[in-house]
Amino acid sequence: MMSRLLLSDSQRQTFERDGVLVIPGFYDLERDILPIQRGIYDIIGLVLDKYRLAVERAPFSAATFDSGYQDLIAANRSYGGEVYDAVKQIPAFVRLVVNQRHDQLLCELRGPSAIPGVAAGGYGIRIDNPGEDRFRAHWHQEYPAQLRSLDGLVYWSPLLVVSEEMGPVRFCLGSHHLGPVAVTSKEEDGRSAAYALVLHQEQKCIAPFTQIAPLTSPGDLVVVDFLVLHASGYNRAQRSRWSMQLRYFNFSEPTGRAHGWKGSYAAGVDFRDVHPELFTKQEGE
Ligand SMILES: O=C(O)CCC(=O)C(=O)O
Ligand SMILES: [Fe+2]
Repeated sequence: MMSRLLLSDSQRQTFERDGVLVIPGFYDLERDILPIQRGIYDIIGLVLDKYRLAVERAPFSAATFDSGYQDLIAANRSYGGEVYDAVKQIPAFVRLVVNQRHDQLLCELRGPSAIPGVAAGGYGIRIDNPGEDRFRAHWHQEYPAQLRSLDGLVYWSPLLVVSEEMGPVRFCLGSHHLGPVAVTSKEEDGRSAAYALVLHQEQKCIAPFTQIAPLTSPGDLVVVDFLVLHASGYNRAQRSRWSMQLRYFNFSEPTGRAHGWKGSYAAGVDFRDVHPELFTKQEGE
């Protein structure tokens, strides 16, 4: 039997209509979020010490968990890469990834036949640095980048108060109703295969939709349909934008079941081998 429902009927209807739903205060700050922020603070400290960077850090608090990080990447950008790879291995974060309420949300949104799966390699902590556009996500649907199943969900949640200047994620409301959209690859300096994918005829594709870019705070959860079009904003603030994303899929969805719930780039698979029909060679805009 399912425990108390997490969503109201109107929240479920909003999600079905828009493909995206903001749930304010979904997580408990003390229990769920603070230990992750503490872990990040400690890891930044270890990397600062390792490179003998004499940086004045604020004492730890929820608001100062990234203290010293801007100095760290100013000294050498690759030190930031060490932090990025490390923080997704903080136990408190991995515990949050498999929080039972994530299974329940998927079941409430996808109905009684849904069987939740955690997308392996599909969870991490983004650090979107000011003025750095190389790792920005272009307009995309999650499905080609993750595969697993067509009707997956991204759970996106910030670790700090996201301001307009930090470039909140943008969403095209209702765009999941398009179904999977063809992508093409765009050669760009320094972008790896997964980051080089762009929508075929991007501007034409996004034009019909109203966009939102919700400003969220720690504890808030943004639930994103695997087929909704979304893109990173541009961080023009002085501070990096820290956010968690984890991805769930549905074992019982036929397309995923047919391809054996394969993963995409993070699993060493080129999605074009699984869905050749979703790749178009030429940009042709
Ligand atoms: O946070 C961002 O900038 C992009 C996030 C995204 O694309 C995702 O969570 O799937
Ligand atoms: Fe995404």
